[in-house]
Amino acid sequence: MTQETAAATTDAVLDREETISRDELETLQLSRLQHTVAYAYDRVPLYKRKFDEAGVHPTDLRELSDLAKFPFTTKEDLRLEYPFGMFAVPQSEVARIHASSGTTGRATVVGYTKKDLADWAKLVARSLRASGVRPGMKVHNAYGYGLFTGGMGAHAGAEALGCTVIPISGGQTERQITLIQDFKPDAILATPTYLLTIADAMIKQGIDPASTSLRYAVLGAEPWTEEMRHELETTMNLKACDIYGLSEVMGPGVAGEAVETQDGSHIWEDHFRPEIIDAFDPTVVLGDGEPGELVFTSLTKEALPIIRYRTKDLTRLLPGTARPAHRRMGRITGRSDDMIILRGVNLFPSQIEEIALRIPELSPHFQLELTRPEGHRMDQMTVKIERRDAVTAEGAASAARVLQQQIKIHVGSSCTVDVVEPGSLERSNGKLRRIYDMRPKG
Ligand code: DLL
Repeated sequence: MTQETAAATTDAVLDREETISRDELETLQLSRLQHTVAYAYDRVPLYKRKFDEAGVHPTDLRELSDLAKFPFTTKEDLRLEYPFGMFAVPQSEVARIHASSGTTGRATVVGYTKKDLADWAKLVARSLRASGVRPGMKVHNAYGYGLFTGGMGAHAGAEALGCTVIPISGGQTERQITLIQDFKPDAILATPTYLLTIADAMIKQGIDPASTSLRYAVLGAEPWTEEMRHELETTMNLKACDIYGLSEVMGPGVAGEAVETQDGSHIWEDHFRPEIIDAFDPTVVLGDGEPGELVFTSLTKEALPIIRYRTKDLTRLLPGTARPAHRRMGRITGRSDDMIILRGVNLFPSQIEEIALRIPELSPHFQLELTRPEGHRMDQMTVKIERRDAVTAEGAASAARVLQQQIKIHVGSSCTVDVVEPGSLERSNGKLRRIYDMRPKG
């Protein structure tokens, strides 16, 4: 830990709930959980129907482990209840609505009461503070504003913390760079791949990304690796921490990472009860440390209480460190619906990121193309990846061979690697699409 980051954490005033004991936290969770399941059952027809069908009643929840008796909620449930069927309060009490983009089906709609918005801002403020951001700092917010929860969620949290917020939203990278140079923000909030886009564009303009005023980055909304953290921290000379969340559960700030330990995001368990289940057999609740699918139950939400929501995010629960009562989540390896099954081998883009970034000739800009060439029964994967600027043609060719071998060794898949010119692949504006699936459907 540098002197600067040590100072950053010791001067912080924490919420009381951040410092309570695990016992006290679990007592709080149980009473909030009992309230939430009863509240959801009474107010949301879908929950009443699902609980009745499963033969459980809110009074069956006597201890925390009883939660496993209750049915799951899925994105499909939210889609079927489109637009407002999941709301537990009359529309006049809903202060704000957000929605997913709905590119893969009907949008999922979420709502917040005034109190929900205040709780959300408090948890984002808590996450930002954990990551080194302090009252009075200037915060450049490059998460997209609009129905996506990233922009406005991060904005309200930074304001609640007492920061000066610069609400630039995503995109218009040239302008972002001008404002970073002119306004001299201390912290930046963005997706990791969009921060990479900004750093890359700075280099193209002859600006050293390490020379800006930025000292902290709070990054999330998509999977990223320790290798990507190293890349961003060294190129930009800042401390990069993770922030996690999802709209169905709240938005950003469900969990946040402490800058002094940088060992994964602490789930704010005074507001959310996490579980890990076996993604293939959801009846099995796994123990701490075991990898599986993350499931959340909200403990304080009014407009959209959510019971055992299946996130599809794959990770594991770890003991608390910087905030001992609140468990951490390991890095998300991927989403179960983003898993590539290539000739029987399961793989995630983050595995490729991890391997590629250890090869000095290769840049973090890559995409995965899946094809099934005519006349072939087998799927093929091509990793298209940009070489770093100074690398020669021979350097690129040998790096391609190394990447191909490393993927075979560590992932178990054979693939083709195509090292392409710097700047030739599409850049991120927010959540980056890594997979281009061109296989025939069906
Ligand atoms: O992405 C909320 C958010 C905004 C989080 C800004 C952090 C920062 P959704 O659009 O509903 O909400 O997408 C949620 O994004 O289920 C994960 O798959 C992924 N995700 C979010 N944060 C992380 C993270 C926002 N830190 C989905 N690491 C989630 C890995 C993340 N994946």
